[in-house]
Amino acid sequence: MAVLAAGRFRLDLGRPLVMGVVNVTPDSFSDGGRFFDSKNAVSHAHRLIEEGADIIDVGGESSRPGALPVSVAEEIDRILPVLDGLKGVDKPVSVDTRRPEVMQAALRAGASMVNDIEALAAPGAIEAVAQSQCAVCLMHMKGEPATMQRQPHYDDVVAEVGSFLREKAQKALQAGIPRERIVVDPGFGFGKTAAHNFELLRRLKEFSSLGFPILAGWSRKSTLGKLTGRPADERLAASLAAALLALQGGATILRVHDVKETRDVIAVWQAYEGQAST
Ligand code: 9MG
Repeated sequence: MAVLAAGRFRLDLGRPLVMGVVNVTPDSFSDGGRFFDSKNAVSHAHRLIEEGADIIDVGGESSRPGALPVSVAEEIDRILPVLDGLKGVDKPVSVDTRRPEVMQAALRAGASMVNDIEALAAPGAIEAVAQSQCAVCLMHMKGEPATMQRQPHYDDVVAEVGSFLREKAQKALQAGIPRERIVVDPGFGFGKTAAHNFELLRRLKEFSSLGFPILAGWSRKSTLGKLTGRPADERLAASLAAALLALQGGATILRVHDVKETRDVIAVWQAYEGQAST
């Protein structure tokens, strides 16, 4: 059985997993800072678990296009009370960060996974993960959140993203992070136009040859806003359509805001595939 090892957790990869998003930021594009207060964030996480989330992803720095970085101290102050509040939960908690200091503080506070939009590029990040037992998501991003949507260019987006992820996964393995702790993610919306995002989605199956579980994050993203003309809080239908297409393309982890509805999509997809529902 293929598993994702994340701290004390072993997640069965024989069925799609849902990663529920909890943004502890005042300026998130998708939920407008509703969970900036740590009590709200903790109760939101509990709600997502009740709705069927397999992993909770807690982030203290916005990565929306144009977002400016926050200090390490501020990022830690935002997420630690939330991680403390989630200590008793029986699901792995992931921390969405690119800073090694934040990773270490989060892992000490009980996080079991690191979701790094920079694929462990910061000095010390790879060591922080290697020295723990946590899982890691290595995501592709071209540029920085502040500037990444300024005319991104690729000759072949699938080939470039694929070789980036292959190289980052190789580095992680060489640093001593076992294969069963690694997830890769093409980084939909991170330094990519709508055309790039759809090319990646259409050819997502090609990433299976990397040999790692694939995480896909389409939930409420601006590409869906451009396509439908709808604001972030009205992109549910578009997000669910993209989630289904990602499942068809071989994604095993869906990073989403709307857990309950995504679970329904998975149930329909599993029935279509002739699999028992989860
Ligand atoms: C933090 N974050 C926002 N979007 C994301 C995505 O698509 N993938 C991952 N891994 N993290 C994301």
